[in-house]
Amino acid sequence: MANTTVDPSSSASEALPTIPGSEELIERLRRENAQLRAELAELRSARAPVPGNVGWESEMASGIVYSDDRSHTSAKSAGRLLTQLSGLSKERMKAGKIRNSDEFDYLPKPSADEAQLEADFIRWGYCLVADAMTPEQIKAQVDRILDQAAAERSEGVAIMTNARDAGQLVNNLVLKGQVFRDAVEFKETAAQRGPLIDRLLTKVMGEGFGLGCAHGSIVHEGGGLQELHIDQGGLPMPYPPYPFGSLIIWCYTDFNLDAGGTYIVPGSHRTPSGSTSFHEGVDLLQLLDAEPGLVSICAPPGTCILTDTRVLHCGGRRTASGTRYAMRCHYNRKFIRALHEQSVANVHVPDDVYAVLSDRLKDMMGITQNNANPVGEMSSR
Ligand SMILES: O=C(O)CCC(=O)C(=O)O
Ligand SMILES: [Fe+2]
Repeated sequence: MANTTVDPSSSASEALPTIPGSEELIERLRRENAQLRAELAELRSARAPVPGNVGWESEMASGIVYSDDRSHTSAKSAGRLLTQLSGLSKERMKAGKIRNSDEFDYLPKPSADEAQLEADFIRWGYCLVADAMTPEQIKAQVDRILDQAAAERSEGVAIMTNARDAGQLVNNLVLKGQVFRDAVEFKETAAQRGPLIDRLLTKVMGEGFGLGCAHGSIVHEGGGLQELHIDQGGLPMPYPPYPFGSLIIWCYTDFNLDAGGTYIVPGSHRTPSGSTSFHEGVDLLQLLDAEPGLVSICAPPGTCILTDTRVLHCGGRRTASGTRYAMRCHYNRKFIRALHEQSVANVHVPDDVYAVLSDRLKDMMGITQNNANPVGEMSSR
C-alpha cells in the first residue's frame, strides 16, 4: 500500500498520502500504484457484467460490491485513484512545471461580482472573492494566530507540519478566539464580504451546512507542500453531480507560486454536463497534462478562495523567504458529520456522556479521541 499516514497539514476529511522524502520512495510508490491498478483491473473484469446481459439476476448474483471490504478509503472512493498522483506535486514543482494562475487570462481572478464568482466556481472548481477582509480585519486575525502559535510552541502543544519546522498548523480555531468564531460564521465585523461568501456557500451546499474544521496555516520558506488530493476523497463513488463540501482559504498574505499559493488543476472537478472527473479507470495524469494543468493560485491578501471539494489541488511549497499566513475552513453539507480527528477538532461531547459510549459508537460518531483538556485561547504576553 502507498503511505497513507495522515497529513496533519491538510483540511481534507480523510487520511492523505504524505509527501515521500526521497526518489526511491517515489519509485516504490509508483510500483505499488501500478500493482494496485492491475489488481483493480482484475477485480473489475471479474465483477463486470457481461455486456448486454445486465439485469437483476446477474446484479443480484454478483452480491454487494459497493466497497473493497478493506478500508473506508476503498476502491469505490477516490482515495485509491489519487495514489496515481503520489509524488507528482513535488516532481512538477522541482521541474519548474507549475505556472502562476494569473498567466492564464481565462482563469479566476479576484472579483466581487457574484455572477462572475458563480461562473468561475462552476467552470474551474474555485473562485476568488476580492477584498473579503480589510487590512485591519486581516491584522486582527494574524495577530491572534501569531500569539496563539507562539504560545502553543512554548507549551509544547504546537502542530508542526514540516520536518524542518517550516510549517505550523493552529487547529480548532473556533476554540481560540472570537475573531475566528466571527469569521467562521461570516460576520461582517470579522470579514467585510462574509455575507457574500455565506450566500455562495449556501448555493454550493444548501442551507445549514456544517463546519468540518477551521485552522490557521503558517507556511515558512521550504514548507507547505502537500500531495495532490481532493477534499472529498474519502466519500464513496460514484459522486453525484455536485460537491459534498467546500474548503475556503482566507489569504492573510500574498498567494502565488513563490509564496506557496495553493496548487490547483482548474476544471478537474467536473465536465460541462456536471459529471465528476473521478470515476473508476480515470487517468488523472491526463488532467494534469492538459491546459492549464497544475497552476498556483495568485491572490492578494484579503482574498477568500472558495473551492469545490472535487477539484484536484494541494498546498504549494513556499520558496520565497518570509511566511504565508492563511485560515482554512472546511464546510460540508449538513448530512455529513464532520470527521476531522487528525486535528482533534469537534471533541465537544460532555465527559459524562463520552464515558458511557461504546468504542463502536465513538467510532461511528467520529469522536474516538476525547480531549478533556483542549488547548483554548492562550497568550504568550
Ligand atoms: O493551504 C493550501 O494551500 C491548501 C490546503 C489544502 O488543500 C488542505 O488543507 O486540504
Ligand atoms: Fe485540500
